[in-house]
Amino acid sequence: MTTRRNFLYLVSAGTTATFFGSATARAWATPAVATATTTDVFRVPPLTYDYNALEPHIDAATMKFHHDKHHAAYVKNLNTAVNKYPQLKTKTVEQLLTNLDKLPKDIQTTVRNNGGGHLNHSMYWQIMGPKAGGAPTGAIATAITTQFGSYDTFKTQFNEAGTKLFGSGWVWLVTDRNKLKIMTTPNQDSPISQGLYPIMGNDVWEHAYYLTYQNRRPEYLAAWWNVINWTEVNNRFDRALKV
Ligand code: MN3
Repeated sequence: MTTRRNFLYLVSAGTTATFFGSATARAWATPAVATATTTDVFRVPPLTYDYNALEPHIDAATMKFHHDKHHAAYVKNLNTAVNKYPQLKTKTVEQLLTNLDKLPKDIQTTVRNNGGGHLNHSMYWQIMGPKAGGAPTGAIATAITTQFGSYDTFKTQFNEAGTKLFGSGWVWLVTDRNKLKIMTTPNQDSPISQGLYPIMGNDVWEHAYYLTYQNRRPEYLAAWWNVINWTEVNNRFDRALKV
């Protein structure tokens, strides 16, 4: 719970609150976006490939709505919340999400949902790509085999977790004290709010797959492996181990 005392501390001008200063939060943080006081600091990152680049596995209309409308809405709502407390505008979204209970109470839920939405989707676009998929490569391939026995076993467990998740949310591969773990979160909750680093995650909200797959979430989960950018997953695994 945020006490009145640290609420006042947060909203007052002055030194950076110590609760944003943990080594973990810094290591996870992307570079500060901006320090502007009158403009929105969070932006939707542009897709680095065409809307239709992931077809037939993810259709162009889904990609366009998902990126341009859904992700944009999370960013807009996050900016609106943070703009109420300008001293928070120098924080990264990772810093906000690892310190949710220290935020002013009136924006905690908004930041949890929309900051999570922003961070989760920023990862999602990056870990997918055209001419991707296939068996994992590099260090993550070795770690998956060590932890789960085989890539197929890992995929099966990941897809089962995503299928069983009731309602909207995400299925993740995270590092938990340097071990790999499959987990799910509801809504837009990020694993980093639990101190866990997301290596990769699949969006199982219906908006991610409904136009092509309708209610057939397992088919979307199975097809998704065809667009995984293992190079980027390895980059994230490398960062996770350095946390
Ligand atoms: Mn989504």
